[in-house]
Amino acid sequence: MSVNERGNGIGDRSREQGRDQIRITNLEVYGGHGVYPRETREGQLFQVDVTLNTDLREAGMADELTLSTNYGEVCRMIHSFLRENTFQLIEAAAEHLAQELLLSFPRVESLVLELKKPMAPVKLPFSNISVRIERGWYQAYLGIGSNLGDRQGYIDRALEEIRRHPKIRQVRCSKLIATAPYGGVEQEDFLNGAIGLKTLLSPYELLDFLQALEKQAKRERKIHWGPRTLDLDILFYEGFVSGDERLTVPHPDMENRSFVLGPLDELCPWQKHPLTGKTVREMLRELA
Ligand code: A4P
Ligand code: MG
Repeated sequence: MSVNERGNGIGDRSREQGRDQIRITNLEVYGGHGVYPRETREGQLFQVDVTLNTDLREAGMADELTLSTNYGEVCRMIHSFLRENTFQLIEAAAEHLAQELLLSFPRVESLVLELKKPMAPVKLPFSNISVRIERGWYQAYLGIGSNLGDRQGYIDRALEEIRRHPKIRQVRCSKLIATAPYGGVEQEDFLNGAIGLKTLLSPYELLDFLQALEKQAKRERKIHWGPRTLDLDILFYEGFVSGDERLTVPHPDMENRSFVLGPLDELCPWQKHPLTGKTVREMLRELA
């Protein structure tokens, strides 16, 4: 069973972390987006609504623009982005524009973007057609482990790559601890830790990136739960829940693993498991 992302809290964060917003409505841009050649050739009117979720208190108290996000710059970026690029789909234009805004304005935690096409070539009466998307920097926690070869080296290199990824920021790593193998396979001790980060990648894009890092570390999959140069698991991703075989989040069986809960407790003791409602600290205490 795979559960819809929005329904499971990915998009709910602005409500949890304050309600400050900067809102721009009906910004008009003439652009060449569309599936038909005439649309790209001649262009047409587009309108943009954007809500930026961002903490405004500091800027408000100090009356200081550098502590906020300059809405004039945001408008100019939207305008030039939609004029200088060409997309067939307004879905694509909105997606790429949202990523560009989130990368360019670091104070914006998440945004809701609506791209409207009032002159869309539909030979029926309508007042507007639009797509509306919500994107943001989402909090994820990873487990990292190694028990083969240069364990510390594999973990350090993976961390370096994670920090370098343009769509990942605020990376924190717990202490690394040596742990006895869990799960019945006789093998060397592990070095384990947890990583906290914020990312623009979706849960599945994050998984693809982590698997690419495992591959880079010459990870071989011979024995289930067997020795590995590098193992990267997604433990939590915002409030996201998925029971997919390809991606199960929160990571199953975490409540039975001190090598997961110990490092996680250092980063986010109050993080709640979205299904059981128990905090990391509570799970760790119950395990002990
Ligand atoms: N997959 C599903 N959900 C996730 C997720 N949340 N994060 C899928 C990452 N991957 C996820 O994983 C198998 C498949 O799980 C992937 O194709 C992915 O799409 P894998 O890494 O190929 O194989 P694995 O790691 O052997 O299996 P698994 O079930 O992930 O094992 P775990 O849970 O990683 O446990 N003892 C100690 N002390 N320390 C350890 O780190 N690790 C394990 C492996 C066993 N014993 C250990 C440790
Ligand atoms: Mg794994």
